[in-house]
Amino acid sequence: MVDKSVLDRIIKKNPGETEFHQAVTEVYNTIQPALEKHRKYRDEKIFERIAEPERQVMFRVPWLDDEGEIQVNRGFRVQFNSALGPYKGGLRFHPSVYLGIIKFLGFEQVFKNSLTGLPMGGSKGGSDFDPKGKSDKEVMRFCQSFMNEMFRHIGADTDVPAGDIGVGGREIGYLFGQYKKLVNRWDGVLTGKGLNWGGSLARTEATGYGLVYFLEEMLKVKKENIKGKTAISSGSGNVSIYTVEKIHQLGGKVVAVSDSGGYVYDKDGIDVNTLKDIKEVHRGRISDYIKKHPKAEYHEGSTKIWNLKADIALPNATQNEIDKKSAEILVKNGVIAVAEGANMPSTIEAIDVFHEAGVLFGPAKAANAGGVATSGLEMAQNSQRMSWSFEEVDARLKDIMKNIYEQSYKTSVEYGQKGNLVVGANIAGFTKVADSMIDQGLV
Ligand code: NDP
Ligand code: 2IT
Repeated sequence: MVDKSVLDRIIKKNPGETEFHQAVTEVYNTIQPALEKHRKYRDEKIFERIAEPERQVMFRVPWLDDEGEIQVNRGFRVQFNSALGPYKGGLRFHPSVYLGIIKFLGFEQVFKNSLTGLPMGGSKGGSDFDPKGKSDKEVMRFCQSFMNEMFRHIGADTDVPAGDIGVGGREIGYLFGQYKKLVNRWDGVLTGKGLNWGGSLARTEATGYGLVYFLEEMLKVKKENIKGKTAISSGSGNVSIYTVEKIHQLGGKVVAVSDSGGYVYDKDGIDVNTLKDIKEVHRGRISDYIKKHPKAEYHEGSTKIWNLKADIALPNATQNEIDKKSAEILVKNGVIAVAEGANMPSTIEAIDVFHEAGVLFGPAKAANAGGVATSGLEMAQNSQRMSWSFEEVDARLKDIMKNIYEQSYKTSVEYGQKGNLVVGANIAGFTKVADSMIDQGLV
């Protein structure tokens, strides 16, 4: 029987953190078969312990804008769980960031990192700073100030941050430079570094490519593949761009991408070079796409992208971008598979709609784990003072994604819910962390 009081207590203890409540609720409800089967998890109060971060830091980030005006933002680093290895997880810079967002992301990261099979604990951080519209110098001053506090909490064997929304190569560079200056040591303390200074080949591509490798595995159940399929990939940042690239390499066609302003529909398939030019080179808006491709259409309203018809839906922008209604429309339009590149992009109700309709569903913590897995490979290369070829990293990434799929599928079968990858991934991720926590005693 589900002991609802556990969840009630966690929710009450963390008031107002709605995204965190959602993530905790989803995991708790789906791991029940494991809690039933292994009494020790309840006796050891593993879920109660796992839902409480080991440590969380909030700090002031003051910086000077280009007008010489003082700005003050808030910084976060939530170190959730170190049972499996050093804390590991990205940084998000977005005006919507508050403790509840960082905690939901950190909580998810614990299980995701467990699924990769690499020795990484889970953490997340970020700030309510908005890099959009800021000059490079402003971003640099912000990042330096952010690191002036964060450096004392992280380290190559302690906690290794990386990118997430609003944090890419530019930000990692400024953060890394300041860390190095503060500690007077070259450490592999961040991942997603530049290729000249310790970064890994294929890290930039890893989340999107990994998502598509996972999708390929999912489709095999229906004896399907990507060739000839149409897809929607929301967002137009790091994850979406490399999802589009890989889908096209495998003979599929992504017909729509978006940003927070709206979406572009291109029936001939989104031109990935235009996408990279707009987003990576010019930091522009997706509406610019139609300047180069006048036959494509731009529509305002980002979530309307889910009204389009396609075989495959890949939510690659942000949390809760697919609600029940959008899920119902996707199902009505004949979607056969949904794989989540973003973190928690589908609401719990939307996931139910997909499952009930028999749509193949790949949950974020399994499907988008390729990014952090490749960060793990970057850490390994840094420790060895080596760098591997693109082909080697890509092959390892593919292997890891295949393995995550198999673990999730096998676990869904073992716990009597064949093909439910939410149950499979959550239980597989959870049990490994839980067993490790028990091994390590009450700490
Ligand atoms: P980017 O900052 O590169 O791109 C984010 C994209 O999503 C942009 O197109 C942005 O539009 C859009 N977006 C962000 N917030 C919103 C919002 N509130 N409403 C509508 N659109 C929004 O980030 P990433 O591509 O790195 O991250 C995308 C998702 O993938 C996130 O959920 C992240 O947590 C997840 N993820 C990222 C990994 C990585 O390695 N980078 C790894 C695993 C998961 P706009 O520019 O208009 O804001
Ligand atoms: O959500 C995620 O997994 C990421 N943003 C990547 C984290 C990482 O450490 O590479």
